[in-house]
Amino acid sequence: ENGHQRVSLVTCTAPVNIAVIKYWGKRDEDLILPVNASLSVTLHQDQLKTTTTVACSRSFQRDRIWLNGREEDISHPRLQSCLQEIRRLARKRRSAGDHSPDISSMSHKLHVCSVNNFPTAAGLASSAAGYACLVYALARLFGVEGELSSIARQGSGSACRSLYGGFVQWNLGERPDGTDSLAEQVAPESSWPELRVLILVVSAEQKSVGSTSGMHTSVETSQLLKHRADAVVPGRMEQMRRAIRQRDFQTFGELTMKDSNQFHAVCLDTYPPIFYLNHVSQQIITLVHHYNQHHGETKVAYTFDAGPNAVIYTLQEHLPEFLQLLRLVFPSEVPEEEFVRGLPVSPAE
Ligand code: 2P0
Repeated sequence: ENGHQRVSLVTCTAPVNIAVIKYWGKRDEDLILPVNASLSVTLHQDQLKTTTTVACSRSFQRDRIWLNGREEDISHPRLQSCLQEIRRLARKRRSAGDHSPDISSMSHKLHVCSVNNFPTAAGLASSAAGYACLVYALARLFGVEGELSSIARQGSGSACRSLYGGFVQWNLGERPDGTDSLAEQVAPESSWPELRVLILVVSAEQKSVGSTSGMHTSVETSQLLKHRADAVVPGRMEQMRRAIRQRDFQTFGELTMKDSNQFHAVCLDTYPPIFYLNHVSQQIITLVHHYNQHHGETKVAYTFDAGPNAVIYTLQEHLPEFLQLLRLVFPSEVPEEEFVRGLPVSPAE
């Protein structure tokens, strides 16, 4: 190439997913295999998302990665698992007689640049969108096709669910090598067009206990976690799938709230206990229950991950009234447009 070193480059985006049946606890920490199945809703591409550019070239000296503009350590074991797995698939795919330069080989180094359009590590599933995006972008760069969720899973468990849109389950799997612990779509987003998600940013600070170490301690110490995995989640997965397919918001909302509460109960049952909810989270929980009781039905449901921020699921028809109520109860907490990010709310909202 006349002395010029070619750079191959791909940019992708991946949205965040918010679980309605929570993943909490691993049975295998290296392969990232969960103790229970989980189910989530993938948000819209144009809302909470990660954008990742991957570039490779012979002229790069070494693999490097930048997250939100800051260089991070590329030797992170989970990052290395993903890179190795993708490069392995790329090698497998190349036919024996292919003499074009192999950009997935170690002679080409990678530069990765990833940015989130929302607070990182504040319990807003940033690692899920991040690893899903990285794995997908690398697969595109190297021309790898097929099942990618098992690779994304090895970056961050919940990342496997962000590879699909709509309603997605992450199967428990049975095999010790994890090859059947994959994500699969339960229903496309278009199957329930009235469903709305609100992200209520209670705090953009980094969480006190990371998910990985938190769930490790829970597996070690919580008996409730064992009960949840064995006796509660299997039934809830079945009920949740049915509720989604029948667009039954009553059941969907109730199960979502109960599962969030049980996850936080497991956190409290962990020793020493883990607290992710704060007093604003609790006010939101109380508000939602008062609102639903007032209407005599479940019109709005909350769920909380490893942080105090609330995610609200509701239907379009209830959204204007509930937003009005939120602004009444939290008039000056945060500027309005910062506070309520409607996803996927119609532009008119
Ligand atoms: C979930 N969370 O299902 C649950 C609910 C947090 C609470 O998945 O160790 O960042 O990287 O596999 O995926 C957060 O856990 O943990 C999470 P690792 P991950 O969304």
